[in-house]
Amino acid sequence: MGFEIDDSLKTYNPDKESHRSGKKRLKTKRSYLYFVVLWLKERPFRAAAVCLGVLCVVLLTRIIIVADNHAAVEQPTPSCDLFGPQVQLGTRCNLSDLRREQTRNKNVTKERDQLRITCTNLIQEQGQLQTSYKNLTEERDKLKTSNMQLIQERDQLQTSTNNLTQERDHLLTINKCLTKEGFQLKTSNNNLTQERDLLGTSNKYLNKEMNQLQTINNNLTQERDFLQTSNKNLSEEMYQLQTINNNLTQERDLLQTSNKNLTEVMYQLQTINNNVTLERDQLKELQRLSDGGCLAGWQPHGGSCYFLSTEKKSWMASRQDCQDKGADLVVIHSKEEQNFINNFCCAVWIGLNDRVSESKWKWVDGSPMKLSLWNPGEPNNAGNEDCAELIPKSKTWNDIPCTWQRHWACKSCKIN
Ligand SMILES: [Ca+2]
Ligand SMILES: [Ca+2]
Repeated sequence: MGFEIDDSLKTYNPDKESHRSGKKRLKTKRSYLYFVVLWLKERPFRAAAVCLGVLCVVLLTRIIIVADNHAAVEQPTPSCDLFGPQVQLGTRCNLSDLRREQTRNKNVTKERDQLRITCTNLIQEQGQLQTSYKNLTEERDKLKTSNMQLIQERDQLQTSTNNLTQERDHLLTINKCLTKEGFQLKTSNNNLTQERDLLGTSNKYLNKEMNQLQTINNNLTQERDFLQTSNKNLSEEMYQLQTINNNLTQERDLLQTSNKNLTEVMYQLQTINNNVTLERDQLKELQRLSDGGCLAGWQPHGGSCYFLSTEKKSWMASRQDCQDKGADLVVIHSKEEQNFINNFCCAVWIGLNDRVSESKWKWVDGSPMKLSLWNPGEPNNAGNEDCAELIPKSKTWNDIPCTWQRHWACKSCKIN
């Protein structure tokens, strides 16, 4: 037989801690009765022994009372002896009292028999209760053992709970750390993703550059091979040139020797040339005399010689050419001289200009302009015109920019 104890009663324990919680339940009447019932369930053998003791005390008390009454009834009363020789009628005892005592005696006898039966039953019940007590004691011991095991398991569970709580706290701490690391890793991941994208873009450019460099490298390799081949050829040529150079050096030495000889010959020839030049000049002078006192290509007129160029130059370049010939640009002081020049084929530079001071025309020999043969409306200085040209068709002068290209006319004195 077992006992079903609810969860609240499972905490009941004879120990002090459980006893304190049991005392708290005794504050109410219901909890008191419940506690008594629980106490009886926990200690049924002790309760049965107490009840049995109380019944035995009550039974013994009753037996003593009945025995006293029976002894009093059975003891012969000298004054009431009906069979003694000394019986006397009219004494103080009578029959009614005797009968009453007999009836009473019968009743007490019956009660005694009943009490004996009851006592026998109680003895039997005592035996049964003792047997039950033994069984309950065994069950109690088993329950105690079970309770101890449960307490040990509870302690183990509490220890396990504490360990698990510590592990949980540790795991929570680790979880927080991992969460922080997760955020950091996310941030790091984002940064790495951006860097990866940048590196990808850079990688594309680098691939392009690498391809270009590979192309350049291939070209350079080809050029290198070509240059190596060329270098070999040049080396061979260099050796050939060194050979040639050696030959040329020998030839140079020979030529230097020959040059010395030739220099001597040259000096001799220069002497001869100078003599020939003198002879040529003498011949030219004879030619001038034959052209009316003017050099070849010059036209004599009056006491002067005139030269007409075949090419065109600026006014300054034309004057320089005249000066190189020992003459200058033509200076006109008479209409007769103007008419002579009008016979030239084309417009020519003359030695008249206002380059020093605008509108103050002067001849190249420094003489002022006495004769004015300007074309009508000229000089107009249209476009900074500082040099004069002679136009044979109109037989007049015109001012034009000095940089323009024209034929020119030189004038020099005759050679006497
Ligand atoms: Ca001018
Ligand atoms: Ca003009």
